[in-house]
Amino acid sequence: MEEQMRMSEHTSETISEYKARINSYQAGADPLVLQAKAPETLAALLEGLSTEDLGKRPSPPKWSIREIVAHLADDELVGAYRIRLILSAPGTEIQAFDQDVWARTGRYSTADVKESFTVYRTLRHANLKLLHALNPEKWDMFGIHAERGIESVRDIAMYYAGHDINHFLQIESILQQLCKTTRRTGVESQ
Ligand code: NI
Repeated sequence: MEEQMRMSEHTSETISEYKARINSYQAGADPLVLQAKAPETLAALLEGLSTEDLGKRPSPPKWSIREIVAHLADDELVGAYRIRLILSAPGTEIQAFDQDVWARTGRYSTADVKESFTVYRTLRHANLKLLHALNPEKWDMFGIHAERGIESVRDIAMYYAGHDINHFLQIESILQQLCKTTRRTGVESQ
């Protein structure tokens, strides 16, 4: 999630522009189907990359693939908590977090990519299991995000589907710079 916008490649974006862009990626597809496919897509993107490839930043302030995968793992943790929080306390306030601070304190730049990937895939599996079990009434439950306002469980599910794609495109673009084979994922920008 680009909660504070600063690491974003789209630093001129407002919160609402960012939100619209992220949601556009899933383009009407079932967010749960997209979310279920995502770990496999990420695995394909990471296939055969060297330590050097994983650590290469496209430019100094931008994240390397290693950092992006660590971010995806942490973000899945955030989603896991937010969904459960909303279900137990509808209307709850949802704090934003500073992803750059998380990247520093979580030492994303030296994170073990396999571990980050395993955390991401495991939490995604658990979150999807929960989401599939919810009735329509629960999908409508919401919290109030400090920056984005009302966010229902449905909004969050859609958002995460788009958020994956946003970062997969970012990885694709780094792979392109590294002259690695691209279009590993079939992910297409809108
Ligand atoms: Ni993000």
